[in-house]
Amino acid sequence: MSEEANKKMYSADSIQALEGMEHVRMRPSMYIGDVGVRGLHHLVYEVVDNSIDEAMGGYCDSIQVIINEDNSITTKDNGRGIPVDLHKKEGVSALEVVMTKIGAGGKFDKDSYKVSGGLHGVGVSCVNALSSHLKATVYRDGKIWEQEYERGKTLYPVKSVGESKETGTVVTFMPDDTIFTQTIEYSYETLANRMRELSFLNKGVTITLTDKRHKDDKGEFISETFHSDEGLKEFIRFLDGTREPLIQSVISMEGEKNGIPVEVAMVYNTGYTENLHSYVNNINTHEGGTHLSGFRRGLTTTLKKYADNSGMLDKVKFEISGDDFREGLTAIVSVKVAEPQFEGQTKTKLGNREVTSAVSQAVSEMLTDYLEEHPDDAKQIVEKVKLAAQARHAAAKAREMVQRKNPMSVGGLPGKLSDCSEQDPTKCEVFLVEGDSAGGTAKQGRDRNFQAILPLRGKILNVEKAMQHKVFENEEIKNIYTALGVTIGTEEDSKALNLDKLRYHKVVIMCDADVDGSHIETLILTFFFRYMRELIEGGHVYIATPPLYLLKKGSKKRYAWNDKERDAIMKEMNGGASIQRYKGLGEMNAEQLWDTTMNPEFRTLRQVSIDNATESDRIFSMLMGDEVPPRREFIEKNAVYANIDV
Ligand code: 0RA
Repeated sequence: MSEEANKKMYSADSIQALEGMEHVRMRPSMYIGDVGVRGLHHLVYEVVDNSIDEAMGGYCDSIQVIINEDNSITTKDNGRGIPVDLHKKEGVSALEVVMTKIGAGGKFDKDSYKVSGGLHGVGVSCVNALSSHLKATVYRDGKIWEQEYERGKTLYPVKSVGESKETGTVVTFMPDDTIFTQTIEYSYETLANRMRELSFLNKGVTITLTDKRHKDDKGEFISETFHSDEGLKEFIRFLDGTREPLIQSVISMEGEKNGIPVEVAMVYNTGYTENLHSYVNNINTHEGGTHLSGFRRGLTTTLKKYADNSGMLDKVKFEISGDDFREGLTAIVSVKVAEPQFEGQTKTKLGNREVTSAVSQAVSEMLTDYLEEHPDDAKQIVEKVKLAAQARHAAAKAREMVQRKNPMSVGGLPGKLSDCSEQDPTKCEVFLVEGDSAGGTAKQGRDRNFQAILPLRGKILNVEKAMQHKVFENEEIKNIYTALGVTIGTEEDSKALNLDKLRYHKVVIMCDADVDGSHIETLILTFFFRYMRELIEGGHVYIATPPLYLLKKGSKKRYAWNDKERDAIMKEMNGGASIQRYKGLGEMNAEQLWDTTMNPEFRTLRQVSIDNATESDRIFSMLMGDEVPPRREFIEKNAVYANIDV
């Protein structure tokens, strides 16, 4: 096309394209979920998803992601490159269509597994619409092509800027700070976690993440390369690495069932928790769905059949349920579905019916073979299932105790709870406070209208290392259940948490700002993560932040939450102030605690959220599990980052 004709076509078409792009800018949350930290990172995932698509098609094996100094992002891949030829229907370069047309998706062929619901798969055009500036460079057909955009608007028609034998796509974008008003600062860790996950889910692809904002001690940019030859098999070892294995090998399969690509990997450990992770088209399906049901069904029927045939269950008097087969199980299920239907609260539950039997069959075949070939492992697994069933019966009894009214308490509430007078749960808060003495101060300092106090005795049980019935028998934990008004079992799901009668919409963990305090905080969070995940997901869990210092000069009093603040206040007061370092909540009087930590007008509460359930799972098992070395490594690694952040 001549330069002239190109320009003409371009202007005529741009009118229609802009409508969709404007809509993205007006309602960004509809496309990327939110305009906070999550949405900001989704922009990167969106572009990388396209590169991964190329990789899944066998056209690309290398992807680079760079966080530039100004927080703009550059992604490079060695795929086919976005097509640049004339798009017949639109009358402009295909590159421009891909970049400026919402819903064009980009792919003109049907055989790629593009995601139609969920948060990904909205197309690079969305990223373009939400960027103050974007530049696309395409290596294709022996040439280098380029086009730039501002807030989704094309700055000039696609042009050739050079020659090259390579193929691939380079995209550099700057998130629009008038859209992402909260922050446009990228988190290296968040991106690294996702790139690692993608490399496990798409074996063979090499993904490099580089942070040009920071250098290491050798003067080189922080950078990591993720590559997995074994895929899910390696992912499982990474996830379960800090748990003690029950069997040595990872059981895995990869194949296609009824036209649906299915990948499964699983391993048993000696622990008591069930860790199932599922993915559809590389997206973590937190709420599970038909693929996970298929996995459970395949696992239960196959193991049951094997156990029955082996005669190992002959003398077992109690009944064995599906749950018993999954104690100490860590598994990942990954499927690719052409037109996925996403359901559920967060649209992360797969609805496609046909997937259940595909996964179930795949798991049955995989497990049947494995059990036949590894009779010793099979025996270990069946023994564990028997123990699990036994423990479950004990747990059921203990759980009943949690629900039954405690005769020692008033109105069914724990005696240690100092309740508030307000009856509307949406207005109520409960503070879980470390120790009786701090509990006493909090009780005096609170606003009893809407704030309740539940003191916890010292270190609460480490649920990561305890069997379920021990958890439900634990006094402090029983108190938490009854105080919160939370029970187990809904009409739909006997194991789900029932939040209908939740008595406080804010549950605030308040611990000392020291090492012990943060350990207790982690113990409580571990309990919430394993046993009350829905409470976190509902946005009900918060962490209080007591100050570290009190500065006094004459009658003037100021609080500081970190060293930087302390120094700044010291300067403001022209020096000469006395500094008191709070070692614990107990050193504050009731008034100080109210002023700094409990009064909604001045306090800072940190809301707890689960950004990446798979990674959280690994971190909790590492922090609270048996093995010390990985824990030390984690703490040291994060200490390094903490330094860089300053
Ligand atoms: C549209 C069609 C094709 C590939 C792509 C878009 C594509 C998009 C991105 C975004 C980042 N990297 C990408 N790589 C490719 C198919 C190409 C063909 O049929 O030749």
